[in-house]
Amino acid sequence: MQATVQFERRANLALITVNNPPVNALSQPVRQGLLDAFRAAEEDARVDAVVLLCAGSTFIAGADIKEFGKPPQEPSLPELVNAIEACSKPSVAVLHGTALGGGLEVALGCHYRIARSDTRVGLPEVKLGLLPGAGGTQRLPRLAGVAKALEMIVSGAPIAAADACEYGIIDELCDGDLAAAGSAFAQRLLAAGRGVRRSGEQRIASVDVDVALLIEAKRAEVRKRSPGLFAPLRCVSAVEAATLLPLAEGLKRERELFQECLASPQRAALVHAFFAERQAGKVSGVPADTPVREIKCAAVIGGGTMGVGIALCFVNAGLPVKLLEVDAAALDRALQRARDIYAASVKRGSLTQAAMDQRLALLEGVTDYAALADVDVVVEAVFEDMGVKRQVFEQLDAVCKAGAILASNTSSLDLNAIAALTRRPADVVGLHFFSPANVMRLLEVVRGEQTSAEVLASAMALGKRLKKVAVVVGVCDGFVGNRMVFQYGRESEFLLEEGATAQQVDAALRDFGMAMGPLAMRDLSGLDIGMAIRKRQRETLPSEYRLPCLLDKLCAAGMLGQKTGKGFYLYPAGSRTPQPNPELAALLEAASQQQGIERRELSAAHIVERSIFALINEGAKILEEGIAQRASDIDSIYLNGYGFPAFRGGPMFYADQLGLDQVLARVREFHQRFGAWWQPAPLLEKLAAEGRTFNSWEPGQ
Ligand code: 3H9
Repeated sequence: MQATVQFERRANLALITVNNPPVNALSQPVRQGLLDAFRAAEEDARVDAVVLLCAGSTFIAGADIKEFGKPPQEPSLPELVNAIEACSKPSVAVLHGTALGGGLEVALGCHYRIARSDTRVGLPEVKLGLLPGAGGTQRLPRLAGVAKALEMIVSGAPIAAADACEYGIIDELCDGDLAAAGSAFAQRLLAAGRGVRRSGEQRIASVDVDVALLIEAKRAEVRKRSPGLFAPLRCVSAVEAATLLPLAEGLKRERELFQECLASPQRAALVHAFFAERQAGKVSGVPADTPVREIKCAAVIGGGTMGVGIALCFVNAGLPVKLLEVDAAALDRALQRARDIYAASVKRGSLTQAAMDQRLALLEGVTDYAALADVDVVVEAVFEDMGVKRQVFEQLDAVCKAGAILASNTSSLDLNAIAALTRRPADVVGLHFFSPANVMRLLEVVRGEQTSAEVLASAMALGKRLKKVAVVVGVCDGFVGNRMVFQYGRESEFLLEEGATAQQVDAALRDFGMAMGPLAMRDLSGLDIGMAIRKRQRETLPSEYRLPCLLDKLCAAGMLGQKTGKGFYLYPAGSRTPQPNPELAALLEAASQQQGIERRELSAAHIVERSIFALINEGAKILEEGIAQRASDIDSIYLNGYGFPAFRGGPMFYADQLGLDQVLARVREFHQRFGAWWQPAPLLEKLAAEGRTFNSWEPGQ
């Protein structure tokens, strides 16, 4: 028997314990161990019932995701679950932590399930581009009904144990010692003469009167909500099979659909995204045992949209925060902004009034730097001007206690220069939030030349606490995300000057999967931001870097995007939904003329290549310069901060899947046709020549 699964007989019960840290994933030794343990229980005449539980912080969190895409190893998970269900002695799964995916499927194979009340159960496979492939799509509808099963399997969202109890997925909630609770439950079963009860043999609950209609409605919803996604429709088909076929045939159909998903490039991309997010937490030069500073109280300087959003991130994580503004009037406006944001959530029903009051109680407005003497971390979110930053950091340096982390939310200034304004540059770090800061998951953690490992580790831990995807980046203009997005934005302006309409550019990229078109995104952030950068570039860039002129025309006409009701699109009466701007066509014509370009038809494929390859080429430069630690960090940044489609894995993974030689060929062609901006990144050339991928590359190779 394998060490990851322990078998112990206690009186008339077999206790089977999975012990495979960190999340008890069902890797091959665990599957084999479980199969052996259930066989041993079956064969041992002294055993009347089986209790299955897990050591550590969680029940089985699923199949071992690292095994996907590798040659299959016996026993397979479906085989194991079938064997568990077939056992002639009643079995009880005792759940705690998260019983997810294959973990829940193993539990559904057991004849009874009890769970600690803080457990969450779910079938999140769809988020990895898969469907539950070990009977979940057949057994869950039999227990919880088709509607609930569809909802859980298609959304992938886990539910609380109490809800799972209500839906018939769990029999009972328990507390205290898991083995004791499981044993007591099993003894009660035996005393009551209750034997095996196989989920697979149950009939689908009759509450779902018109099952066919339910299935069709879900299909229509999936087509509308997630067009282009491979797995969700197959999830629906697998549940449909449960409603039409006997168990054995339904399981066969589930297997076929699972294999289709497993082979899909979307599955590879989504699994990449899963590991990319976790990999981002590992920072070179910052070992896992680096001490982390305790953070009990925070401060934010500046009560603009960004500052308030950042303050709410702290409050939402239960951390008290002091929000500093220059005077009482500005502070009032900032605190009102915070109240308005929460009030909107209460109105929408996503927050209760009591929770709003509780959170606001953690937010304290101050106007005097002296009030920041005891805070553990300060995030500065003031105007992007070195003079203003100087004033802030000199005051922070004067009042903050030793050991306080001094963070800047700058998106465009040199963090090293900011650190040099203080006498403690090792305590200075960048925390670059994305707007709206209380909503967006991405946090770029900017490592200055002198930022200490301890401060970096603390910033990463803080990011996790704020429920952000924190990614370390180096200092350069725009860091990773904005430096790349500039190339993307510039290219969309060129496309407009060459002949595309705003709607064509945005539709092509939305169809590619971007959450938002690049031009609607620009309107949202305000075109004046791009204009300021453009002015700087006109003064500093060598002449071979041609620049678009369209932005100048829009800004001159007062079309600054959503804030003025007009930009690339029209936003009548404060609406946030882009509508065609009838004045744009004349500006496009004028811009084309000024650039000496004859307008032409551009295909959606061309628009996508110009936009996405511009991201990739810049990403390659960023990687080679060491601004990002690894390609997957760039992917995480784009997936969590820029609406890049997760099913494509991020720009660098997408390039890897296309083949870097293919990407390079197009970049070279664009270089010939469109000039200096398209100078191929040396790393792209090197890896393409070697037949390698960005994600297999490590610095120094
Ligand atoms: C499935 O079950 C398919 C079946 O239906 C059919 C098959 C035939 N495998 O997230 P964390 C690692 S599909 C391997 O930071 P948390 C993770 O990489 C699966 N490794 O912790 C990390 O490693 P490292 C369905 C896994 O406490 C470490 O564990 N299940 C797996 O914030 C800690 O992870 C899922 O999709 C895995 N399944 O969150 C659940 N899971 O330390 C996926 C985690 O080296 N997992 N690791 O970086 C999760 O959602 C979260 O990990 C969980 C814990 C909520 C469990």
